[in-house]
Amino acid sequence: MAAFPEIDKIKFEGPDSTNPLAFRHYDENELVEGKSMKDHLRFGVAYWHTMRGTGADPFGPGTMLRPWEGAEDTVDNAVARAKVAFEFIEKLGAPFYCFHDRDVAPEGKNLAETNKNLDAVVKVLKEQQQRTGIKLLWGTANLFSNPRYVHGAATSCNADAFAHAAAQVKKMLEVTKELGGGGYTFWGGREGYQCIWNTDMKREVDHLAAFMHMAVDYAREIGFTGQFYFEPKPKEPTKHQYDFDSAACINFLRAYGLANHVKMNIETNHATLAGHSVEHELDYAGSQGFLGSIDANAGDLLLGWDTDQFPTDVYLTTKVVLVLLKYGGFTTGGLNFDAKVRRESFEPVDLFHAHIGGMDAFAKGLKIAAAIRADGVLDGMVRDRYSSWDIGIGTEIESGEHNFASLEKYMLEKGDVTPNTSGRQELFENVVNRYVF
Ligand code: XUL
Ligand code: CO
Repeated sequence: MAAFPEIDKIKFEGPDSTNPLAFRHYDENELVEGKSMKDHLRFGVAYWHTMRGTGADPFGPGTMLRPWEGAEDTVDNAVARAKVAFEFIEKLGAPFYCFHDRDVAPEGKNLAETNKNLDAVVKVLKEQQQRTGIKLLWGTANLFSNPRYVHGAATSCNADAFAHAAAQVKKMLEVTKELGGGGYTFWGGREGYQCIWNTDMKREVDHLAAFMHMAVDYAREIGFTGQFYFEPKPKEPTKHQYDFDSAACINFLRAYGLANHVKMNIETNHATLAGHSVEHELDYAGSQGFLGSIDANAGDLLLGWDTDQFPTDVYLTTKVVLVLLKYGGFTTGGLNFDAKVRRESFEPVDLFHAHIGGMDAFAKGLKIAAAIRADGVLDGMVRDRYSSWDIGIGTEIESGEHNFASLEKYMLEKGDVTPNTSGRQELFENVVNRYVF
């Protein structure tokens, strides 16, 4: 029985459409810079928010109306839910999905039973993937909800928690491989600390690195060739997360010999929690060769926590796509909507409105970004700003021909710096607006 009987496959109807269940900009076959929108944007649905989000907050329980949900958290319900998930993703027309082990199947009374539960649902996920052609963008393990991870997982003071987390990731690597997943994501749920007095930071960070090495080794052993991702978040649930931002994560990966195995999965709302913009995080990762995938969402700058809203701001999506295209677009990664409908938006149809809005905002952002790139005006203005590096002393410095002594000699002869030109920030902003409206 269909969970969304009144909803047909969402179609592209063009910018003038007022149909709330149609795309106005996302035409999956439209070519932009010679590639289809579908292949550029590689949208994914996050199983945890879309299928498991209840709307609970610290002040009250869940509000979501999900008529397909059974009363208890059983494998039978999990199987029924998996079918609903694929009905939703297929009607939406997203090519990918992502999940944590615990999103799709309930825990059993011990690890063996938990793994058996997971296997039973994975069998159905595989059938549904084959039926629909929908693919797994990445898999991951929930190493933060169960009370055994109260002190963290790989960074726990309790070695048994580390061992249990290792067993979970081992299993999820097998599952991700079985489902043909394109990647595996590490997000350090509670890999951080609340109180420096009770924390051995060096030991915890060393353990995190050892854990990631074990994952890389095991992937090699079983022939899982997907891309590993590391997802930065500066705080929440812990006060200090070790995976703070792109720069901290990349430093960690390089310091511990993981740089060749792991790229970044950048999330908009995590960037803003770190005091950055998402384009900063993407550009930093991209410029260092670590841009892997994106968790697309939006925060609320008036609220200090991870609100995980659907992205509808075209400036935001334009900036994200501009950076993405600058670094050559996705290879294994994609735009996973790590976003949830508001507690007040409790009807099933709201899930469609939310994803359609996000997909349209990115499609429009892609078109704007492509127009900016095609004209080359913005790029040209940036290049002009750095033009002193393309001639004379600038070229010589960049090609390594100088040192402090030779530069002192150059400046003693010249006397002072040639007057600078204006940064023209306002003009840059106006130029961007030419493409937005
Ligand atoms: C939490 C978060 C996670 C990761 C996957 O803030 O973003 O859902 O994306 O564990
Ligand atoms: Co995320």
